[in-house]
Amino acid sequence: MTDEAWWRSGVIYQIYPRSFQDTNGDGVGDIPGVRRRLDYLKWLGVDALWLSPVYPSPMADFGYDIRDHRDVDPVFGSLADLKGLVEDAHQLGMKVILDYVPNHTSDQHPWFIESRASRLSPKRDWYIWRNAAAGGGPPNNWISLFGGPAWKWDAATRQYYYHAFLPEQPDLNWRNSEVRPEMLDVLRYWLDFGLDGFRVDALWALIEDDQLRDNPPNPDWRPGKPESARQLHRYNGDLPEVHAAVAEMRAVLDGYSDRVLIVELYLPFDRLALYYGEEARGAHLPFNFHLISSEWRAEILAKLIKDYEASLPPGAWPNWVLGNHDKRRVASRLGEKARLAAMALLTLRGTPTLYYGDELGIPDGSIPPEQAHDPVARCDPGHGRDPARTPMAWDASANAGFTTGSPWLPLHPDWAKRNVGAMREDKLSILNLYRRLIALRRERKTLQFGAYRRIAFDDGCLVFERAVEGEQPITVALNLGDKTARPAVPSGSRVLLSSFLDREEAPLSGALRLRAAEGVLLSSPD
Ligand code: TEU
Ligand code: CA
Repeated sequence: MTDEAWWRSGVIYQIYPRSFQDTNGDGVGDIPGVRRRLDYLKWLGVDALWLSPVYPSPMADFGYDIRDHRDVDPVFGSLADLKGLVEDAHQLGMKVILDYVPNHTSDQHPWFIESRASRLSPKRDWYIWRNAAAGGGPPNNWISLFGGPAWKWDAATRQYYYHAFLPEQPDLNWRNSEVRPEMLDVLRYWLDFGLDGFRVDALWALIEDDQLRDNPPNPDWRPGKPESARQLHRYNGDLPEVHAAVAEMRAVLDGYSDRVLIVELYLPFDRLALYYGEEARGAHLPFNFHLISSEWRAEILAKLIKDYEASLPPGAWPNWVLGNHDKRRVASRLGEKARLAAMALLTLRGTPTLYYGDELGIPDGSIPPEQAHDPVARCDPGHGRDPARTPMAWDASANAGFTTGSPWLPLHPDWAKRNVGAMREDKLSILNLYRRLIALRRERKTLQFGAYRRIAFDDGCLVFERAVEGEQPITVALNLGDKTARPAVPSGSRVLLSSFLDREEAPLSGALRLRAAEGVLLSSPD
């Protein structure tokens, strides 16, 4: 793989289509809406869009419960709309990545309808059915990732079926040699359609212990933590058998040129690194979510970066993420450090993935319980994910230009000011910071490919330097403290950019004084 692969040099932008742009007034974002906003994405400077699922779905988990892997749900549009989006994006030099959900289907998928019809159905073993335990009740103690038992009793055939997530999301049996080719064929269908790659959903849940052994309790569980964390998912998560399945997915993509396999895994670095696969025959980018869960203090981040880099197998390409549709918004997690987090995301070594709306600093929406849609809000109260899924804010018109109807979720509270139109005009806005950082990243091979020359913390600041042959090294200094700091930086450096956008490009005169929560990019002497 040369350094020139688009998914190494580029910036990925996650779109939750339901919340991006509605064009038919039903209050739900759609594919024509994404098409209409491609010019904005081009202006922002991103290289690839990843769409959360747009397949036909009963929407029990808002598209992550799929009943037809080869079509588009009418609420989002049609296959022709998706084809048009891909063509328009390619015209603009952008790539399109789709969510791929191999772990489960909807309980309305024809495969499951056939499987549940009878114990003798040819597709019975495409899912995971078991008799009740000896004393009655579920076959083992597994709990769903959304809280509650992971087994649903089917009275008609008098067996339980396994679901790692909702009962409406029965797990496919990837130990069944008929299931794998069928699901791998879905990849081929979309690759032939023109897609540039996939983000593989919930990969670590793909295969379960064949003896269905009980999981051990999690000694660190405390009230307030997600229900699913009560157990260590030793027998239904991150099993070694998953790697062969990833290699099969990668082999399908290798039959096409320049496609990317991104996989969703919440794992410690040593386990995450294994998903690059033997001889790099696994995923190109196992998502690194550690900035989402990490504490934002200089010494902690410095260690995190070093540990991540040390965990990477030879040739493995890193990546960083600040948020997604399952986690609280970065602006709400980090407050005034959200700008500095943007600078970190776009200057650390490896591919960054932005989550739509974070470029506006959109905070978590406040969703009253009666307006909650996410099933997790019901299954695991307090952990609902709607607050991170509020509609994108485009301008100060009704509903921020998201819809002419009534939005499926309320917009974030300060949309009248915090919207693309207003923030494009504001030279100091976080939107313009993202755009400047993306542009600088595109223009500097140092930011795309440079090795770390130094990763340190000093006076409450994280300081790292990146360098590549033939370009001026770049120093990034991020003040994670709550007071002015003077971190040591190479003398003779020039200021390129402050996260506050209020510093002129100029040689550093004297010591660098960083304001609290300020980040600065410096061009440093060789
Ligand atoms: O999420 C899998 C996953 O990690 C979630 O269980 C996450 O831990 C949870 O939402 C708490 O943060 C993927 C999708 O991203 C998610 O939207 C789906 O609901 C889930 O799989 C099932 O498809
Ligand atoms: Ca719509």
